[in-house]
Amino acid sequence: QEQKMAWWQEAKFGMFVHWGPYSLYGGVYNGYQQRRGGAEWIMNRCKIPVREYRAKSSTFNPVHFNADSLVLMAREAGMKYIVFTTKHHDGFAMFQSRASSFNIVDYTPFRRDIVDEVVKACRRHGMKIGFYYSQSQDWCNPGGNTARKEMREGWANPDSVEIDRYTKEHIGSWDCLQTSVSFQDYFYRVSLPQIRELLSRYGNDIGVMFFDTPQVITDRQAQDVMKELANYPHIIVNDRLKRPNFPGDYKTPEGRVPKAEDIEGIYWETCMNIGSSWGYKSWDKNWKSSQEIIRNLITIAARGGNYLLNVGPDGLGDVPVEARQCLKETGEWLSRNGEA
Ligand code: JFZ
Repeated sequence: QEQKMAWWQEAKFGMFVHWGPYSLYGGVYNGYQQRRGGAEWIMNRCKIPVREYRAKSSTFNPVHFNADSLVLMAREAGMKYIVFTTKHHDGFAMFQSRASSFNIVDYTPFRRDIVDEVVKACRRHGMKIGFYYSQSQDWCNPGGNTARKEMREGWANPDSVEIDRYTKEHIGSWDCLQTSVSFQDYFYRVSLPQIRELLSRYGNDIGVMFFDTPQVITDRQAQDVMKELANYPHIIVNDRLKRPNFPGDYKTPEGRVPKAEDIEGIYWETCMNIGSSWGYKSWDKNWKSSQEIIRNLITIAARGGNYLLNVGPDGLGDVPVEARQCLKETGEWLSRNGEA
């Protein structure tokens, strides 16, 4: 383990990218600002029907996207790796997939394989790549998990009484298309095959696999993911595949810098937003200053951790100007005062 963690320990600073069709909404649905959670959750929070979200996704055409500029933006900020959302909870794959046509190449006019472009740009610019993959929640592919716990606890924000009633009766699903297949079938037909696709295409490139929100995934299913990963012993895995029997290689405190005594002697990485949302939120007013970012980076590095700082490109593929400015200033400070 020590050996495979060496580059990651050395790297210290990485870019998280949350990007997908949810970026088209920018945190606004039918004129309403989404009240709770990151803007990448808009489909769930606003109970957007599967058909409607799929239709919107089929217009995803981020013509401003340029993988080289994104990777160079990270490099100029002093970052050494990128963790990119290959599929978030909405179920949309940012790569071509035989397991689900709900992907960037087969479902949109864009037709370019974004994951492929990002990986190749990383190769060109000496940047390590990590893949975020939502292995359990999937709101558009039938059978994918739909955050039942959150629904039961009532902290979603349904727009209508009818939808509310339906979700209560259907353990968290707000659309009959989501319940038409079992999670077991979903997992072996979509989730695991897509993980295999990513590994077989980019196994040598992948530095990190970042799984998220385990929810209903079983030990057996997680075991089957680990079996695939065993073929790529250099890949570092986070701690969110399945709890508690799959601790992974490092811990992922979210949105905060942990106290020194809480993370003694373990590998860890704080992931955090520059703004207030992972996915693009058009009305975000809450941007961190580069000063705050630099202070966090220093504290985190001093405590032996990594800092994964998130940007959310918009529906056209542009990174918000506030985030760009922050990264630019951070990079300038690092090249003046850090060890490059
Ligand atoms: C998850 C996602 O639901 C979210 O959209 C985003 O991708 C984020 C990076 O990860 O949200 C979480 C996951 C874990 C915690 C909190 C939010 N946690 O452990 O406190």
